[in-house]
Amino acid sequence: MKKLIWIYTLASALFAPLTMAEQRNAHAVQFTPQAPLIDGIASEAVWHAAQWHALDQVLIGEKPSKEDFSGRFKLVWDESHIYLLAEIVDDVMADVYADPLQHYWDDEALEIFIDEDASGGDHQYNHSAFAYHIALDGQVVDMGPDKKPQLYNDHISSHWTRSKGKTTWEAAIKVYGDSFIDGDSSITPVKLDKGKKLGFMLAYCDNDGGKRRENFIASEDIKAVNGDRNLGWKDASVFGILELK
Ligand SMILES: [Ca+2]
Ligand SMILES: [Ca+2]
Ligand SMILES: [Ca+2]
Ligand SMILES: [Ca+2]
Repeated sequence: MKKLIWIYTLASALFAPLTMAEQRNAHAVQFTPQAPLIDGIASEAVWHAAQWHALDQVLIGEKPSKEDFSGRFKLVWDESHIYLLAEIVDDVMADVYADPLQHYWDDEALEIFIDEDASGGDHQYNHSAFAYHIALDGQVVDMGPDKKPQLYNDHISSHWTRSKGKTTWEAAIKVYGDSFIDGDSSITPVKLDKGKKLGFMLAYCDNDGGKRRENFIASEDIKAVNGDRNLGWKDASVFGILELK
């Protein structure tokens, strides 16, 4: 019997499907010696040189038309920040809930998922990873360990401009590890180094004036569990991987 179990274990190990970690999408991110100015204008040479990544995986809602939503983004890094440039085409910009802590996922929001040590795993009520929702007014919200939404405005500075239905959104993201404690101002962001790997996903909550977001679009092709692809707010294993070059 023991031998049978051993053979079964060996066979399952050999023929097991790829784990989530092995399937994760890798994004190479180039270093920048000069930080871009976070003004919502992508005029910096470093942005011209960086490559576009697609923001096209529909996690909630029907596939939107190009005018309803389309998006792409670029990333660069230095020792103190990950810098993001997102280019969003969207027909209606809507901030329905004035309180930043109410229905923050239903209002228009750029959502940045970041897992400092690429550990993956549960982060719903802990800081192994963050799911920062950036509202149109620049306020940054995620669920805290106390199971209540918290503002993390000092973790991300951002600015957007809009022209002819297109939003250009720049953000500078400080990276905090899982030792982050809400309300403890002595905790400093992690210093970034070449070769570091982080878990990362970008997403967009597209509200076009209703009480709920119409679409939720992300950068990662998340495999559905029980028909649900919206797993990133709980499980960091579905994020992609950033490799700092
Ligand atoms: Ca700029
Ligand atoms: Ca839209
Ligand atoms: Ca982590
Ligand atoms: Ca919208």
